[in-house]
Amino acid sequence: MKKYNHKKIEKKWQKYWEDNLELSQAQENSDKPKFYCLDMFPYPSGAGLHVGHVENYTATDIYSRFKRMNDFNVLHPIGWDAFGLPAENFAIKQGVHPDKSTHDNIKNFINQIKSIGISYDWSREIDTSSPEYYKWTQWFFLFLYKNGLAYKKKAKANWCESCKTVVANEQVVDGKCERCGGEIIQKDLEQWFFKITDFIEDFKGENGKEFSGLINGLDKIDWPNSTKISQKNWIGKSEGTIVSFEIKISNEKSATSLNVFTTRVDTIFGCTYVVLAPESSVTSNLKSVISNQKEVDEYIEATKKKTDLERMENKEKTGVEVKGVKAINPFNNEEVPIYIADYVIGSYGTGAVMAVPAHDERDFEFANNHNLLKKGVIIPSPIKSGLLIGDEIDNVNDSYKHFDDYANKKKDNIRKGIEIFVEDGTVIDSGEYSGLKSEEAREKMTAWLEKEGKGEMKVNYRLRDWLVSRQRYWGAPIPIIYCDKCGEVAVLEKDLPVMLPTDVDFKPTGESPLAISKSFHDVTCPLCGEKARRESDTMDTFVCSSWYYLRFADSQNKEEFASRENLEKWLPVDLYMGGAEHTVLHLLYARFFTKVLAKYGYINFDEPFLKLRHQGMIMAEDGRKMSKSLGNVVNPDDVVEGFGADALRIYEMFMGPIDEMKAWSMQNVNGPKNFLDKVWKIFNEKELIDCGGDCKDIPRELPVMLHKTIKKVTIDIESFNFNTAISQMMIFINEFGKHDKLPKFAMEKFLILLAPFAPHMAEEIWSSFAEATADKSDVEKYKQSIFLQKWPEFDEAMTKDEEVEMVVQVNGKIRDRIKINTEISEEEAKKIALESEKVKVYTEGKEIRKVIYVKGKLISIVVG
Ligand code: ANZ
Ligand code: ZN
Repeated sequence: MKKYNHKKIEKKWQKYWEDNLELSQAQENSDKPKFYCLDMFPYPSGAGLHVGHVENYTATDIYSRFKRMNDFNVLHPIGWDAFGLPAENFAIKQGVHPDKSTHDNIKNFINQIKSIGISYDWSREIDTSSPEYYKWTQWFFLFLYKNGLAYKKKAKANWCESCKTVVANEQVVDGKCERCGGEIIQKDLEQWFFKITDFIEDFKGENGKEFSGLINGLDKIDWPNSTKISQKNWIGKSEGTIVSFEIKISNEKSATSLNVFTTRVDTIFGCTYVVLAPESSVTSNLKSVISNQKEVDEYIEATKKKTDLERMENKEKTGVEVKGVKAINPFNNEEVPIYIADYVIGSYGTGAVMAVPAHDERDFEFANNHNLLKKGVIIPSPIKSGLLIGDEIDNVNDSYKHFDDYANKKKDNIRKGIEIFVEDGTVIDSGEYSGLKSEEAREKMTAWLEKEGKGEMKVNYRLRDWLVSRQRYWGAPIPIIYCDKCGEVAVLEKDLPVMLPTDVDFKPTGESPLAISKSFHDVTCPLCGEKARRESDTMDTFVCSSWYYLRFADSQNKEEFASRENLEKWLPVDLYMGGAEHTVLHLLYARFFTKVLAKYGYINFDEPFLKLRHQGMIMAEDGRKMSKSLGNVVNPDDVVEGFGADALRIYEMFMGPIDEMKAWSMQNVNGPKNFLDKVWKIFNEKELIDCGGDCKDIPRELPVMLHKTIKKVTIDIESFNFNTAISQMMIFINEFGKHDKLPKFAMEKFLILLAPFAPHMAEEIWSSFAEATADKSDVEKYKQSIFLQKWPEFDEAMTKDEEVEMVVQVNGKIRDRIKINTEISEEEAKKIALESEKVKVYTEGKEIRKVIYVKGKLISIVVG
């Protein structure tokens, strides 16, 4: 038998697939139903493909091949998320131009992907850093701009004083710049934003059609629940009330007021102070009347160093009182002090809160630190006399007296602010609202505020508009021109793309690198023809990846980002797969772009990815995360070299459930390798009997095993249970391996099942049938790729074991094996066993003391 040489054979079939592109390309004209199967396109890093990529790409490759064999017209494309900060930093470190390093990396990725036999449609490959692509990224910017969905405004950004540049949140470590260790402050800068907040709720398209917004759209799609929850949390919808507090200056009521946002207006009688965010405009408006202005200014200055995240985590709860002014609670006209504290975030709600230390953790801490009053106004609602919601009562039959005492003590503690109670309950000490449940109190109080013109119901979202400006080089230039006469002017569509200059010193100097390039910067105004300057910021790379899945429908189109016809043909994406980490924002932004296009009638769907799956993280052998610095990274190239691509593919699919975390084991790659060797051996050594599917004299268990296997593998691929599909194929091979003569039709069908998992070996064995077949008409079939075969069907009736082997023991020794029908009775089974000639030899003339039957498996006879 010839040995399976994976290196030679895998290369051979990879070449064959490149010569026969119809096997992997989507068909433009086809009667077959379409299936769009997409992988999250990679950022082509210098480290090359890692085993997590392989996990993702193998799973969708199996699925795509499976769908093609089930007569779908499959679109399975790939491209490169090539722009961005990691690429730029990599290039800076290596001292090469990012354009060069990125394209070297892409070449490497392509070779690696081809070496594991992924059947991508390479004719649609895209690269977000190519002008053919970013021309359309810029087109999208203008499209949003023209519809009022891209705008410029001043916004706070992390500013490094020594690098003189904006840095991303992830680059701020303990308030210092990750790059130079310099102080980071929050600085107001002019930045571009996309109005994603317009699409949170459902909306109407221009043609009147109703579409789902970013929240409700989640209910229509098949995504992992945890991912949907992350999306919802990121959006952070919260329903509450805006309450207006009048401000009293010295001893006079002033005309000014401040608004707070609260989700717990039912606690307002317990408000003992009000807190403003340091960036609140209220304090600057009160400048002349604050008696401790210097202290206030110093505090505000000090908080500028912190990011919002640090502030929200703020353990100390620092702050200062704004002296000389008071706030007046509209419900009871009580005067409370006003504080500035950075645990209140300027950009959320109104940037001001009514503090209720008896019912809110943060306020509780702050009040403790600053010796402020606490007043409890909500107590746990009674369930029965003395029984309180939330209390754990072990013995309800105990005397109620005990509980009454307990409840009264608790009430008293809350009232005095000794004990904090954050839940909804019953309102006390709140005038006419006393006795109401929290929920009712909120409704009534809000209604009263609305009637008095002192407040209103308000829905608040944590989601902010998307800041897309980056003062970086390696990105798509923002297509805007500034003219002294005409102001902000959009680049004309015919002038796109605004080319990214290549002769730029991209190393960080503090200024946006494009601002320094004269050739880029100087331009004439498209409106008046006067000298003008270009916007020198580039776009966040998330903009590039927000629409790439649309481009695959029509990647060569020079007139449009994709034709309407092609968008209709291919979208939405039927199956999308990628890691769960870091994808909250990408998924949100992509959904936003889709919704904008739906609104303006470019497409008629409002969710881009109908089904989403994540692959689980693959850890290193030592159980830790794979990382270069730990030296525990597995390079898929080494596995391909040593074991073959098919073994790598099967190993990764066999490691465990696709979406779970798993640890690598080089030792365990031998399992799949041995399995494949066994497959190879069976096909090469056993006699295959050609009986055209109607083999009379083969044991029934073989066709039963075949149909069971077809059924299991089919269902398991469909449901993404690749590991159990592989187990079933292993069981098949073990069973068939016991026999010397094997029905060829069954072995052929098995090979088709194996093909999506081990495409190289399957093609090799399939093609070898061409020589071994006498029948001319069959030769043609075997000369074609196995991937042109139809996926086998199973016969449900044939998947039931009708006959099983019953073992017969006499005094503990196996004396016979008899085929029986699983459904026969115990009586019958015993009778059959005792009548066996082989058994009789040992029982005749002896007394039968006991006969034990294990259903469908065993008869144990004890004689004496
Ligand atoms: C009074 C109160 C009493 C509150 C109570 C809570 C409990 P979500 O659900 O996240 O929207 N808040 C409002 N604006 C804030 C800001 N800019 N920075 C920090 N905190 C802010 O949270 C809404 C609650 O968070 C609001 O309700 C407010 O505190 C606080 F027993 O008002 B609450
Ligand atoms: Zn002009």
